[in-house]
Amino acid sequence: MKGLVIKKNANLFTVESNGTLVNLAPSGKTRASGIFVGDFVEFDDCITNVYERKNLLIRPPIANLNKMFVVISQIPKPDFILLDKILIYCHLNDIQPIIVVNKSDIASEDFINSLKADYSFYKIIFVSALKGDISFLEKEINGICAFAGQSAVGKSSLINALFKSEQADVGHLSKKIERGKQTTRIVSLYKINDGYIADTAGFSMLDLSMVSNINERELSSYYPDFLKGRAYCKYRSCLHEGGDCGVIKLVNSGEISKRRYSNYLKILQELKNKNNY
Ligand SMILES: Nc1nc2c(ncn2[C@@H]2O[C@H](COP(=O)(O)OP(=O)(O)O)[C@@H](O)[C@H]2O)c(=O)[nH]1
Ligand SMILES: [Mg+2]
Ligand SMILES: [Zn+2]
Repeated sequence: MKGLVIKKNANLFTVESNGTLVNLAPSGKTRASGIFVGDFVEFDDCITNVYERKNLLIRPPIANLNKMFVVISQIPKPDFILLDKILIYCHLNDIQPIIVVNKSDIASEDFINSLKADYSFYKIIFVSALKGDISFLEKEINGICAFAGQSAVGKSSLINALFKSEQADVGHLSKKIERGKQTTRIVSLYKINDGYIADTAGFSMLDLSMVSNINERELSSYYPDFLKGRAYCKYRSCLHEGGDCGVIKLVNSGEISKRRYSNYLKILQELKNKNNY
């Protein structure tokens, strides 16, 4: 039979298969250390095979992530470099990023407009965990989804709000498993609508070179908003720091966000420093 690993507890895995849950150990052939929450597996009385995965996050450990809800809010002061790094990380790992603006109850018009201008290449949704105003988020749940974003933007509040609205749905699978108190390292998937959400948020800090082997030359390829400009750079190896550069031209004409570009230069410098050791 085939199923999805939704929980890992030491060497025991909870697998969902056709709406039922089974606790399984790995077989001799499959090792516990090589099976992660989010893995699709084959099993009989133990797990016999792990299907090839599309991606694997390190912290929290989740396989086959489909969507990342990248949460930001006006307060605390947004860390736009972290936001851009998480977006880069998503592009690197074939994860669809959705920018989730939480605390929309306190967001100013200016903040919302500048965000829409800087991140026009991304899907942005507005929610408020405080007001229980999370319908746009619920609609986005599809496949395996996780939350990321800086500290205190409301990731835990959003996860809790999703569970609260889910409690009305009697008999739903997620009701059958107790949502126990967990140490921060353990992650579980919970079924909500057509997808799953990870109950542990990740990436309140992120060092890109720690989580991937990205080099400075490929960095700009993870900026969908730079793509058009890159076609006009004189040199294919252009890092967009100066010279005859199509990206800089689009920054000057206002087509590429100045903030995105200046933060790109900072991330580029970080990667250069890292790779020059
Ligand atoms: N005004 C407002 N405050 C919120 C909202 N969501 C969360 N908060 C507050 O933001 C703070 C941080 O929330 P938390 O969920 O712990 O953030 P996390 O660190 O990202 O998990 C808490 O004091 C929450 O009460 C919201 O939608 N509106
Ligand atoms: Mg939290
Ligand atoms: Zn260039």
